[in-house]
Amino acid sequence: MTCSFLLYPGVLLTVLVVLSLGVLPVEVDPNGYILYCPCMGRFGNQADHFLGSLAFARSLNRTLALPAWVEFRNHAPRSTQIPFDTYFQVAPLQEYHRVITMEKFMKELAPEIWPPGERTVFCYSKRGNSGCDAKQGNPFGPFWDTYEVDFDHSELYGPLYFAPHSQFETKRWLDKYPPDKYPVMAFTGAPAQFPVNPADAPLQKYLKWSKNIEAKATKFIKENVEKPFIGLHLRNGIDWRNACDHVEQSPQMFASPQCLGQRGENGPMTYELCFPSDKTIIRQVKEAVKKYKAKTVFVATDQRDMMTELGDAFKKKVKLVKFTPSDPHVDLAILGKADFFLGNCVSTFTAFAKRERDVNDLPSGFWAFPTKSKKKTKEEL
Ligand code: GFB
Repeated sequence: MTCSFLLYPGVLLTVLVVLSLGVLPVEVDPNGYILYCPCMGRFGNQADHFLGSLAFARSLNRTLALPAWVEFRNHAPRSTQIPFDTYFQVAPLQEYHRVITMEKFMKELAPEIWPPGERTVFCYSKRGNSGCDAKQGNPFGPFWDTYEVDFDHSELYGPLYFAPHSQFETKRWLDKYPPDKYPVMAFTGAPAQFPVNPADAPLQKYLKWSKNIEAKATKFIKENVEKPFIGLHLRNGIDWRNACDHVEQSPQMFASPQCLGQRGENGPMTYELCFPSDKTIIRQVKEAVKKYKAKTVFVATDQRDMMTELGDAFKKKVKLVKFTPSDPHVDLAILGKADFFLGNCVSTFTAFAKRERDVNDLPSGFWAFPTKSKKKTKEEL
C-alpha cells in the first residue's frame, strides 16, 4: 500500500485531502440558505413548524439548514440541542428539497459564506430592546450558542409573512431578499405557521425515523406485541391539564384543527376533546379492540398510563404494553405502526403520529371526537 502511494504522489494527495476533510467538499448553493431556531414548544410543535419551514425553503428555492431539535430536560435553565439526524434521516428529505444539517452548514459553509461579522438575523418586527434580540431568553440563546453564532445585524421583514403556497407572497420575498445580496437568511423563529398548514402535512412522508429509533420501535414490537395492535396516546400531565382549563375561551387550541377543521366546521371545542375522561377512553378502546380484533394495546403517555384501569376493563383479554424507560420518539415510531391509533386531537404530539399514519394510509381516531354539538339538533328537540 505504502509503496504504491509513494509511486503515485498525485493519488496520495487526493486521498489525504479527502481523508482530512472526512467527506467530499460541499458545493455552495447559489440560491442561498435558510436557517432558523425551532424556538417554540416541544417536539410536536417543532415538527409542525418544521414541515412549514421545509415548504417555505422550497418556495424560495433556498437550501434548508436542518436545525437541532430543542429539548428541555429536567427543568434545566438552558435547552439542550439534539442534532436533527439523531431522530430523522436526512436523505429522504432530499427527495423533496435541498437540505443540509446545521452542523455541516456551520462547519463547511459558514466560514466562507456567512463569516462572523456578517451575520444578519431576520424577524418580523422588533423584539426586546435592540432589533431582533435573537439570542434573548431560552431556548433562543442556547440554540445559537450551540453553533457559536452571534448576530451582527437585524433585518425586520414584516409585513412579509410565510405563505409558501402563494406565488404573490413568494415573489415579494424573492424581490426583497435576492440570494446574491442575502445568501443566508437566519430566522429568529420558524418561518412557518402554527399549527401546520394542512397543505404541508403530507410532507411528513419525507420524515423517516433514524435507523436507531426505527430499530428500537421494531425490536419492541417484535418482542412485546401480538398483532393486531392498537396504539393510544394519553396526554394528561399537569401542563396539559392547565392548558385544557382554557378550552372555554378557545374555539381552537394547538393541533385541534386536525379534527375540528380549519374553521371549526367539524364541531366545537370541548373539554373532553382536550382532556378525555377515563370513561370515554375505556369506551373507545373497547370499541376499537372489538373492531380491529386487537390482541395488544400499546400505551404512550407523558404521565398517567391508565394500565390499572385498562387492565380492569379488559380482564387480561388483551395484552397491555408500554415502552420503558419513557422515550417520546420511540413511542411515536411505535404509534405510527399500530393497526389503529387513538390520540388527543388537541396535542401536536398526537398530530405527528396521525400525519405519519395518514401518509401510510393507516386509520386513526381521536378521543371524544366527533364532539357533541352544544346546540341540540332538530331530532333531539
Ligand atoms: O410534543 P409536544 O409539543 O406536544 O409537547 P403537545 C409535549 C411533550 O410531552 C412531548 C412529552 O414532546 C414529549 O416530550 N410527551 C407527550 C410524551 N406525550 C408523550 C408520550 O406519549 N410519550 C412520551 N414519552 N412523551 C404542547 C406543547 O404539547 O403542550 C406546548 O408543545 C404547550 O408548547 C402545551 O406546552 C401545554 O402539543 O401535546
